[in-house]
Amino acid sequence: MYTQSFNVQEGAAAVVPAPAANAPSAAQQRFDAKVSADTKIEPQDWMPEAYRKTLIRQISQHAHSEIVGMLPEGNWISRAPSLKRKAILIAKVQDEGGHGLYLYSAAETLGVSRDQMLEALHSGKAKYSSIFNYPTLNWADVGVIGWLVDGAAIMNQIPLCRCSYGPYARAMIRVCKEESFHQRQGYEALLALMRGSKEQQAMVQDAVNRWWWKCLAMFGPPDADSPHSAQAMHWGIKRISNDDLRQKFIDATVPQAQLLGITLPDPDLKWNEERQHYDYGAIDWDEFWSTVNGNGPCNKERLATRVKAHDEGQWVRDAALAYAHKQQHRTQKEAA
Ligand code: FAQ
Repeated sequence: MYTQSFNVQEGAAAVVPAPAANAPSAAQQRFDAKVSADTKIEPQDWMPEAYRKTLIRQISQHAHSEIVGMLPEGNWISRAPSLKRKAILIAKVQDEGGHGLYLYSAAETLGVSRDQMLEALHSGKAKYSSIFNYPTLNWADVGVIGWLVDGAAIMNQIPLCRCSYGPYARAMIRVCKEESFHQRQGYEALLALMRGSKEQQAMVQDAVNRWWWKCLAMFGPPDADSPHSAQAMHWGIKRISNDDLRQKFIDATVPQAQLLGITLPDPDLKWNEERQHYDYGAIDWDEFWSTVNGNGPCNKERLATRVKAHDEGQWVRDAALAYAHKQQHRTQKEAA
């Protein structure tokens, strides 16, 4: 800022020309320059209102996905087949809760309150990932969630570590490290089942059949039908498009499925030599939108469980606030 004022050429007219109509403001120019130079935008920086709103939307949806995502696997903590599997699952579900907290904190830096975000989730206004509205019918589902759901989540979230908004990018670095452990534990649990009985192998295949297509839809609608992608990519929030991430996920997952010894439920899944990618069949987008819009098999159950947990935690929030007030009162008394 100061350098600009010192950079006036000798003899240059001292009069600053009036900005042309619709010319970007100085603040907008600084923002654009930071985004093009790949410098992070921080909470105290000026940012366009639409950028702020997009981030609040995406980060809060992401946070909601993490805390709703605790529920399908949480259902299996009491039924895990061994102490080792139970300990791993408890740690994983706790991690998802922690991811929700980092993400809510990142969204709060944009001027929205935790209460506002939770109200939007509990009233059904806010979206969260479609994938968490499907049931976990058997133990193999828990392994498949780790392998495929966390696998898809990492594929989508690694580029977000380079997101232009600093607090979101930094939160994603830790989230991705933990998701990587989640993916591996899921794959390892499935390997153990595949080395077991015919019934266990059939359970894995059945779970993969039910989850595969839903995981492909996690990446969001095709690029041509994604209203937010172009602007989000222009702002450096999203770095890779929905379709490109989906393709990367499929290409990475096919060899893992082969090693596991299961079949991915898509007769059109074939290596395309020319494209150097796997071709794949059509995703049922009607089913996806119906689930996103509240009509999936578990939407109502998931929201009811969240609201109940929130209501039952009221005493914890009250106690923490009462303690904070007591501390504040004591400090003021000592200072007086
Ligand atoms: N489900 O224009 P786009 C996890 C909505 S975390 C529901 O493409 P955008 C960890 C979208 O919100 C999983 N809704 O939107 C874990 C928008 O609606 P709106 C969550 C979806 O934002 C593992 C509309 O469609 N991850 O799994 C979905 O540019 C295991 C138009 O779509 C994140 O949130 C969907 N799948 O791209 C936890 C990552 N896809 O707002 C527990 C961060 C799209 O206009 C256990 N988010 N929609 O009403 C993102 O990367 C992006 O927001 C996308 C969507 C890629 C999800």
